[in-house]
Amino acid sequence: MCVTCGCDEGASVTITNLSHSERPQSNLSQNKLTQSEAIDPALGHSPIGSDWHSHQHPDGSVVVHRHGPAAPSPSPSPAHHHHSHPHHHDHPQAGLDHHLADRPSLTATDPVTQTLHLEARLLDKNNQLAAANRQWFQTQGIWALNLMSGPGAGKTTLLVKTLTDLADRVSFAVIEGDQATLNDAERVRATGCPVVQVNTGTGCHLDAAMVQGGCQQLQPPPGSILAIENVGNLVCPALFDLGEASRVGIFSVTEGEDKPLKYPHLFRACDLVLLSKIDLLPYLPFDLDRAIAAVKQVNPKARILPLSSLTGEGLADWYDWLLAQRDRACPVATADLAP
Ligand SMILES: Nc1nc2c(ncn2[C@@H]2O[C@H](COP(=O)(O)OP(=O)(O)OP(=O)(O)O)[C@@H](O)[C@H]2O)c(=O)[nH]1
Ligand SMILES: [Zn+2]
Ligand SMILES: [Zn+2]
Repeated sequence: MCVTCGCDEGASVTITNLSHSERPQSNLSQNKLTQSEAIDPALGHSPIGSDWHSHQHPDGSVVVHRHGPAAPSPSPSPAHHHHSHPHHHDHPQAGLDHHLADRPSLTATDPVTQTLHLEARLLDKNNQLAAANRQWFQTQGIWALNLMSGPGAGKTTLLVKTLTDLADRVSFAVIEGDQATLNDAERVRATGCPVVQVNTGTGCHLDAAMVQGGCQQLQPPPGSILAIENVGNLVCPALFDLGEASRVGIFSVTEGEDKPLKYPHLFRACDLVLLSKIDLLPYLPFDLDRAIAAVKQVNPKARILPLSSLTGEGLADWYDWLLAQRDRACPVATADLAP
């Protein structure tokens, strides 16, 4: 259950590596082990944990997935069971019920106390994993960006434009978050950028473990910008630290000027707020000044940039911001990449 909205979070999370065709097949399990050790030295155990595993489908695609803590075990035998996708496979860890591995022990009798206990455990675990992600990003000189907005504000369109326009200046890697489909990852892949798609199933946000799982597959190169497109949702993503260096919130002119006032937590947590689709301003009763005032009211420190991925208006400022933030955070990596 999501600690924010109470929805049935992550009954089954799937990570699909669309960059896989460019990698040697045999590297997968090796990568997983190596990255697990490298990514989380502080925690002393696999950051992915026993509830994550990978396997290859007959079509050659590689899927890494996990089952959420609340998912009921679909088979009495943990060593050989069925998953939500239409196939089954064995698990090497015979006797380990990973469907139950993360379940907190609810010993308190008061239901309110039990709920709070569960929330604290989930958030604490997420924060630990986020700290490990952050440390790993820093050692690798990777600058990670968490893009958050409501559904359809224009995150993927902006990403695709950015990856295309900056391809010669910086290396990117992308983690795409959506409940379902590979649509956004396919759009990113078309630019030539390495990308994994995280499908959260019924989940309403990305969490730090999903980003770790994505990074294990993606292996963003040192000095790169890792763009993480969160699930389209103005509420829940704001609560989950992914280990990112910066947070960018997006809302479009078709959503109304008062989005930041209605969903203050997300916009309060952002370093930059993008006002997207401004090419539509002539057709809408949207007051740009009121929108900017709304952002400032909830987050006086945030930078605000109006832009349009369609016409290109405002994109130069966005690129300047992006590169300046990365250069400031990862000066060594920047120097390494310089021609
Ligand atoms: N007019 C206009 N349309 C845009 C612009 N950017 C995106 N769109 C359109 O808005 C729709 C949603 O864009 P996406 O980039 O898929 O939005 P998203 O935030 O990635 O959506 P989710 O991943 O579903 O949350 C698409 O039809 C885009 O073509 C823009 O700058 N101007
Ligand atoms: Zn939620
Ligand atoms: Zn998208």
